[in-house]
Amino acid sequence: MVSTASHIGDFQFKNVFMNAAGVYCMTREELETVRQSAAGTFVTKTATLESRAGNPEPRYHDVPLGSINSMGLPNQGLDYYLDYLLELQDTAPEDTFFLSLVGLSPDETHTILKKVEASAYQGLIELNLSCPNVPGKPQIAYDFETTENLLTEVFTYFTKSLGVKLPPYFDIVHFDQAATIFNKFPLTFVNCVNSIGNGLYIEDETVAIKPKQGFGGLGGQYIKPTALANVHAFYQRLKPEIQIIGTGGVLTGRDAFEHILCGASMVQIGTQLQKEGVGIFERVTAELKAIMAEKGYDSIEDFRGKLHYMD
Ligand code: RRO
Repeated sequence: MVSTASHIGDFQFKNVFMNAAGVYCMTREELETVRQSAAGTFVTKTATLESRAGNPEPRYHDVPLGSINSMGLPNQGLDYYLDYLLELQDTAPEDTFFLSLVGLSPDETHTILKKVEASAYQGLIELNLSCPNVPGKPQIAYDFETTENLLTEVFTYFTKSLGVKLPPYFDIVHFDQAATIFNKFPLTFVNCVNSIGNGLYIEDETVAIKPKQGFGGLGGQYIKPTALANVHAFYQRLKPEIQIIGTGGVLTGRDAFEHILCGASMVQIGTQLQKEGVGIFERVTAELKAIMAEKGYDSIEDFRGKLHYMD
């Protein structure tokens, strides 16, 4: 029997697929749709301390090779997602989910994480270090000093299972520097990658989204090679206790197969989930299982990280 089950830390998932933060995760209703689908789990929209309306619309646009967005971190606020997750902890105790969060300042991030630490929540937490779309707020993970200082402070009080959502890096030296920092901390996972920040898509003579004069994060087919490179670069560099979640350019079971070959332990779907709806989880699971069966792999551990090189 071919299985696409996986695990992150001590948490088991019946399927390696899940949504990427930002898609099908703003409300309980959307999260319930993912929960009731073939996905192995879900992640919430990145929560700030208070709810946010986000940037003006149109702020997301499907394009032929992917998507562009400048949502601006719209979300219902931490308590909304935390309350729902605590409810699920009682009603579905065998399941584990991911709570995505970040503050608009280091102080707010600490306030949020201290609230989560003090709560009864026992699931996974994804700290989003890579939102490209809040005007005036650079992506945290492109500033290595800020990132290291933030994580140093976080781990003075935080004891739950924490991972970080990373932007794509594009230079080998940056992979080395980032991995050296992450290896200093008891992170459970890193998630590679968030959207490629600040692309520009033009239709006729006009930008495709309203905020930031059209600049926005790219997702979808455009970003798979960059995503795979980041997954594999961190797989090669991080200590084995830090697992990798692969996100970016997953439209098919073959795309997921490649993410897992590069070292991913879970595979998230963003743009194509937005385009296709939650039925995608059944399709890509069947496609991945067919590839595994053809190759004689019973579990994802049979090929995870085993990318072939030419030398
Ligand atoms: O809300 C957004 O604009 C957004 C976020 Br927080 C993120 O992490 N990635 C992205 O592409 N958009």
